[in-house]
Amino acid sequence: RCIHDTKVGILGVPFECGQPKKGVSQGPDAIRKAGLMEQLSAIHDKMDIKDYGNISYTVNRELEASVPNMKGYAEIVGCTHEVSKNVEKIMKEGRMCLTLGGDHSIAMATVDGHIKAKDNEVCLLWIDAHADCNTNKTTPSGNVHGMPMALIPYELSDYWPHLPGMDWHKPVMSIRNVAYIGLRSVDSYERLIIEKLGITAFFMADVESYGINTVVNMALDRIDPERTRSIHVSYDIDSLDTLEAPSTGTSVRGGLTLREGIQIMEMVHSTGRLGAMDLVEVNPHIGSEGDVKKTVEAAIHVILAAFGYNRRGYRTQDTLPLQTF
Ligand code: HAR
Ligand code: MN
Ligand code: MN
Ligand code: MN
Repeated sequence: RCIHDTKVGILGVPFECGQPKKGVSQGPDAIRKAGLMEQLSAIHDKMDIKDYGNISYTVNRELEASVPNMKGYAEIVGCTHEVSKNVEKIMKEGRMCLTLGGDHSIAMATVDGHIKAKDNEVCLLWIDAHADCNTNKTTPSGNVHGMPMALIPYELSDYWPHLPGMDWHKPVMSIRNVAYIGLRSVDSYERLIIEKLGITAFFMADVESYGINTVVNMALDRIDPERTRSIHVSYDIDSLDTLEAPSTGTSVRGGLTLREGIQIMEMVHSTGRLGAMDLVEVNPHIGSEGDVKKTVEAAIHVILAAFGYNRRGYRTQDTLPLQTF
């Protein structure tokens, strides 16, 4: 029976400077307003949910444009440091940390906070249509939400210039403990990085040929062979198909069904080792009212699966109540 104390801390990061479209900063509040807290609390009566609110941060304007091809650099530095400290604090209070974005640039900081809270014993599942592993030399756009995966592992640290204001950020995780699921829009240099470093990557074609269960099991086997690490899931809502999650900045058709998206998180939940999850790139300013509702609901379904909602329902005592009157 899978009903146990589940302590979760929710952190909102209304950040959108890692990409050019307005509105993704409204993601956290849109997801809350659709009833996230209430639905998480209703999973079972041992749920202990604490909302830490949205982060605020200060920006050092002197850092502006100090690194070429990294748009919004000063904001990125200010925001990510604050996010890392908050994730570390929430996890050290004994909670799993659910970070609501905001754009995906914040994930370099959530992973950093998780690593600091768990003494490096972390593995990372990156669920995304995109590989997000451009450096400032390979990026076609200068948008930092396309770069966090190049900032996280130490294997790519030589490819970065000095990043002023980012000294707190130590790339200590190995790319061997990272896997992608859902890829279908990968730049040529990103493909080169994936192949050169041998990153475990399950593209949509792999989901198609193996099925999502096998893909998740293979991914966890590769990144956590001993099955001891705390699992970080960085979940970009654009991993889901456009039909399931239209309200996001860079949607790519031919993606995961919501069923597959939920299945991934049910499987991660059942390991008992989920440490932290990011749910990013929900943009309530994109699409119709119905599109936004659909996207936010999909995000909530995926989150509920992560924290124990079971599509089978829950077991109760093993006798039906008798009619006694
Ligand atoms: N690869 C492109 C770039 O680096 C697009 C990145 C895209 N967007 C995301 N990331 N939503 O997951 O600019
Ligand atoms: Mn459970
Ligand atoms: Mn992404
Ligand atoms: Mn993406």
